[in-house]
Amino acid sequence: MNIILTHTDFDGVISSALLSLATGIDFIKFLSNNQIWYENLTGQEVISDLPCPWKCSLWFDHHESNLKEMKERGVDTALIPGKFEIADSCARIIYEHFRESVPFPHYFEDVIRETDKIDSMKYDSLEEWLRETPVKCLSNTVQLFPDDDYRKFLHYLLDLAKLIKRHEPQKILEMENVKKRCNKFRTYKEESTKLIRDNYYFHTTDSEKKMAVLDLSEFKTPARIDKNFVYIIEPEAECVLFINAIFKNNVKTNDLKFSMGINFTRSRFLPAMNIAKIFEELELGGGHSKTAGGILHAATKLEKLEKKENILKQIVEKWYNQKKAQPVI
Ligand SMILES: [Mn+2]
Repeated sequence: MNIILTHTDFDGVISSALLSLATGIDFIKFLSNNQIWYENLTGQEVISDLPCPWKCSLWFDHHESNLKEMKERGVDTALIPGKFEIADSCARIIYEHFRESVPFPHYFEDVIRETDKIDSMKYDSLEEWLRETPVKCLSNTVQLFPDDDYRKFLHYLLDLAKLIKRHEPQKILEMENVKKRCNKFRTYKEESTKLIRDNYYFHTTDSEKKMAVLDLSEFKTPARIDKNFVYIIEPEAECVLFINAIFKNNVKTNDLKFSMGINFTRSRFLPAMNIAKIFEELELGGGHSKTAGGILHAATKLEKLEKKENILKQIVEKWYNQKKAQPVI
């Protein structure tokens, strides 16, 4: 064992901190889900919150899609040391796995409880999601802001993983660079909300006004935005459909990216809705039941606009057809 490979998100940060405490390994590398396939693995790696492409010395994960993918490749996951479990966060699995043998600092109990919520978006209300607890503030700093340099961002994740090993969240928040990113998040949230306010709408066929459409596909540059901010303005919306242009080498194409999610505060009232199915039926993509998406290809601008309008209508129709078949709660 010589290095920890972990995911570039908050769960990945906490997972790597726990694994570092448990194994004594200080080398941590942050990777996206796609990047891990290009790593030269020796089999000595410890992997968390990511798929294990070939072999490794320890693997912890909670993504069902990763497990499925590995099984399809014929990997006998039972032979890989570590633990896979369907859980709200990967950090939870690692914490439970080592807590008897490793004296983790006391504050991890709270950190893990909140990481569960952050990674699974299991919030009961908008207020709970927006509440700035110390752990939530830290997690808010772990995202790539529009003006972030990616290398510096990765360094920040590493710093944070090392800090959380020895200091409680409240203490870490007093540090200048962390404070700066906290404020960056607040600005980002405010600006995003403003931008959403000016650009979201309900489709003309959506008479109940439950599917908020955020269409930023006419923007000249890629818009990086958390579509959940739409609920700050439209808390009653049941889902958000986000449409963005696809850029290749900084050049805008006529292709469109759709991503859609069920309102996380209301999803328990819509238990049988399956958004992945909508995109599968339209042969655009897929995903999970609560969040999914797809890509629409178009050769010309005119074709793009026509196809977009057509797809929008179909998505609204499919959403309400699924809703009609819902059990009433
Ligand atoms: Mn995770």
